[in-house]
Amino acid sequence: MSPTQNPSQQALPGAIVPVSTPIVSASSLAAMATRDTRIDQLSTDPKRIEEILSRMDDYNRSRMEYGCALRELETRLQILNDEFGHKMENNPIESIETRIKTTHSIIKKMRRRELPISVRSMEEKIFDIAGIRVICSFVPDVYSLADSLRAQEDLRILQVKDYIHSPKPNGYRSYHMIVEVPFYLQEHKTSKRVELQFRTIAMDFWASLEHKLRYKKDPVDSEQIHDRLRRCAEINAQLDQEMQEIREMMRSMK
Ligand code: 0O2
Repeated sequence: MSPTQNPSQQALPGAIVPVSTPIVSASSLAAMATRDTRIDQLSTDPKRIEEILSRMDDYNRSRMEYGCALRELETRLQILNDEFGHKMENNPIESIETRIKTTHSIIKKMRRRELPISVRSMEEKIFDIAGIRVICSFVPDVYSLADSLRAQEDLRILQVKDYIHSPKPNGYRSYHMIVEVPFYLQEHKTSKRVELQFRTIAMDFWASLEHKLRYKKDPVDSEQIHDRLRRCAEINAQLDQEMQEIREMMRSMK
């Protein structure tokens, strides 16, 4: 027995003695990692990958910048809301929600898409790290706001998915845009991508409940449930149409 060995650690005859590997702490790995470091090559354990990432300076800086892009875009939307409200009597935006995806969800998405896990690949391949959901009063408000953003020449529109004109087969409706948002930091100008989701109150009602049902612990996959959800989405779309027509009728009566 070596002088440092504890008697309880003595190997029994014939027992397999585990080889103790020195474990490098997550903070030491994080301190050495840069935006190009493949974190999935440092560990295969998702929890440890999450721990390393969340201690990395480059990763935390990147999250801070996504927060800046969200604030910048939210302000632009609020300015449009004020101006539309001034011109049209009604503000088109009911509410705005912003969120930065959790580290856990980012890793889950990157693993699902078999992407190398590094800060650089996250920024280049995952477009919804920063997200803004804009809940509008009426369907035409969605398009007016989207057109106004499109007209802002320093915003780069990278992708548009119009699930209002072409709903998903399950009935999901929303208008999605991926926008590259520029902003100024202390010493330089930079930009980050933000996913924008525009929807009406009715569309948000459906999407929130459908999301809740889909992420239940024991999801039920039944055609009958899918049909009923699709039917609810259609009823909602009719409601949106009806409310829109009432608004137009009231305007024409003035
Ligand atoms: P979370 O938790 O809201 O962030 P992507 O996986 O984003 O690269 P995809 O699916 O083609 O590719 O993107 P899409 O169609 O633009 O949808 C992205 C987001 O829209 C989703 O994000 C949801 O927020 C919302 N969404 C899309 N389809 C549905 C749907 O059928 N039901 C509901 N309730 N929401 C939907 P995440 O990352 O899935 O989730």
